Amino acid sequence: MATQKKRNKSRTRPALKKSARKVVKLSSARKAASKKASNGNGLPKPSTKPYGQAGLALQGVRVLDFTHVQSGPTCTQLLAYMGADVIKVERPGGGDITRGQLRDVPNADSLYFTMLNGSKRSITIDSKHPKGMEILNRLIKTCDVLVENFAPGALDRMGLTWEYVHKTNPRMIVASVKGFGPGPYEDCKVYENVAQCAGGAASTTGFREGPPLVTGAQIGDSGTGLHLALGIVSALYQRIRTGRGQKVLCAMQDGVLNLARVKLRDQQRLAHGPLTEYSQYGEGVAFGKAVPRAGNDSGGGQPGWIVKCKGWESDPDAYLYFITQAPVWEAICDVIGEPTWKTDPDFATPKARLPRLKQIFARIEQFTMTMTKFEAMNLFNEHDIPCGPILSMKEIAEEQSLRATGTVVEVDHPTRGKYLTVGNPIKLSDSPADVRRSPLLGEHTDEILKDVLGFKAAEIAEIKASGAISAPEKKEQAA
Ligand code: CAO
Repeated sequence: MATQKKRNKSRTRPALKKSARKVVKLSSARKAASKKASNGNGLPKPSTKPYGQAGLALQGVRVLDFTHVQSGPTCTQLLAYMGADVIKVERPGGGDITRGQLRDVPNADSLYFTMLNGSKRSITIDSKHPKGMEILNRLIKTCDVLVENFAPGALDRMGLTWEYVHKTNPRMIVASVKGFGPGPYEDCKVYENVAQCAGGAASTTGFREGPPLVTGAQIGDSGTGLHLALGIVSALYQRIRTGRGQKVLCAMQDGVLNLARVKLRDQQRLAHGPLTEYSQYGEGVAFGKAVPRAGNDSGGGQPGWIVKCKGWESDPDAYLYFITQAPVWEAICDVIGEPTWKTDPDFATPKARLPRLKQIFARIEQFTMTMTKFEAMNLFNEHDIPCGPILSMKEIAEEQSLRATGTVVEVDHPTRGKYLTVGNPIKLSDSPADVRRSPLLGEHTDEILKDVLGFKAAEIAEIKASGAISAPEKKEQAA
C-alpha cells in the first residue's frame, strides 16, 4: 500500500526545470551524506554481541603464506592469531627448513618451527611442477594476501611476479620481507644478525671498550615480521576503499633502523655537544664521530644501569635494572640511606648528577646486593621508583601471570607433545587470540584442495599421482 502510494506520487510529480532538478539532486546527496554520517560513516550498526563473541579481527582474510625461517613466519603467525586463514605452502619432502633445525625431539618438528607457525594450515606444493603451479594459481585467485620472504628474485623465478599475480587477482596484496630495500645491497640474502648490523643496532650495542654486539631479541627477523603485519593490515584497510591490492615491502635493515631510531637521534645530537646521559660523559671520555656503545645506560633522559642483587655470585641473572628518575630522586635517597644527597648540590639536580652516575649506581648497588631482585623490586615500587628484575627465560616460562594473559601458551602437538609458545602480545578486547599448535608438513593438503579450491576426488588423485604435492609419491612414480 505504502509502495503504491509512493509510486503514484512520483507519477503525479510535475516536471521540474533542469536547474531545480539539480537542487533536488544536491539536497538528496546531502541527505544521503548526513544519513551515512549518522550511521557511522557507512559502518554497520555496533554489534550487540558480547565482547569477544563477534568473531576474530581478521576472520574472512585468507593468506597464501610462502614464508620460511623466521621473519615472514612471525608475520603470518600473528595474522593467524588474529583470525586469518593462513595457508602455508611448503616444498614437498622437507618443507620449511626450520622444521628440522635445532631439533630437540627426534623426528618431531623443532621448536624453531612450531613456535613460529602456530594456527596455520600446511599444504605441500612443488611450485616448479606445472600441476603445482595450477594449484597455486587457484590459491592466488582465492586468497587476499600473499606473503613471502624468499631471497630476492626467487618469487619472480617461480613465475609469480607482481604483474602476474596482480593480473590474476587484482585484489591480492603481495607482501615481502627482504634484507635490504632498493639500492646497492638489494640482491643480498640476509639473516637476523646481518640486519642487526646493517640497521645500526650492533654498532650501538655492547660496551664501549668491547666489540659491537648483537642482541638476543630478534629485531631483524621478528621485528620486521611485525612491521610487515602492520603493512598488510593497512593495505587490507585501503583495499576496502580502492578495491585493489598493492605491494608491501619491509626491508630488514629499515625495520631494525626503525627500532634503533633513538640512536639516529643521538647521532644528530652529537653535532651539538657530548651525550651527557651516556656514562662515558661522566667518566670524562671524549666522544668520537659516531654514536658509541652505551653499555647498560638507559636510552632516554632518565639515567639507568644494571645493578647486582643478592646471589649474583652464583646466579647470572641476579640483577636489577634501576632508573634514577628525577621526580623520585628524594625517595631514592631515603631508601638507599643517603638522605643528604637530597640537598647536596653535587647530587640534588639531574644536571649535577650526570658526571657522578658511576658513584651513584655503585651506592645503589651496595644497597641492592643486600636483597634479592624481587625484594628490591617490591621495595622500590612501594616508593614509585622505576626498576625491573632481570628475568631469565626459565623464570619467564614459569611466570603464571604471563600464562594467565595468554602471552605464554602451552599447546599440544601430535608428535612432540606439549610445548610453550608465545601467544599474541597484542590484546584486542573484542577479538580473542586464536593460538593453536603448528601444522604437520602437508597436514591440510587434502582439505585445502577439496574445501578451499574445490578439486573433485578424481582430480585430487590425479594431482597426487603427478608428484606436484608429494615427494615420496614422486619418487615412486619415477621408479
Ligand atoms: N616448491 C619448489 N621450490 C620452492 C618452494 C616450493 N614450494 N618453496 C621455495 N622454493 C625454492 C625457491 O623457488 C627458491 O629456488 P630458486 O633459488 O631456484 O629460485 C628456493 O627454494 C628458496 O629460496 P631462498 O633463496 O629464499 O632460500 P635460501 O635458503 O637460499 O635463503 C634466506 C634463505 C632467508 C637467506 C633468503 O630467503 C632471504 O634472504 N630472504 C629474505 C630475507 C629474510 O627474510 N631473511 C630472514 C630469514 S630468517 O633469519
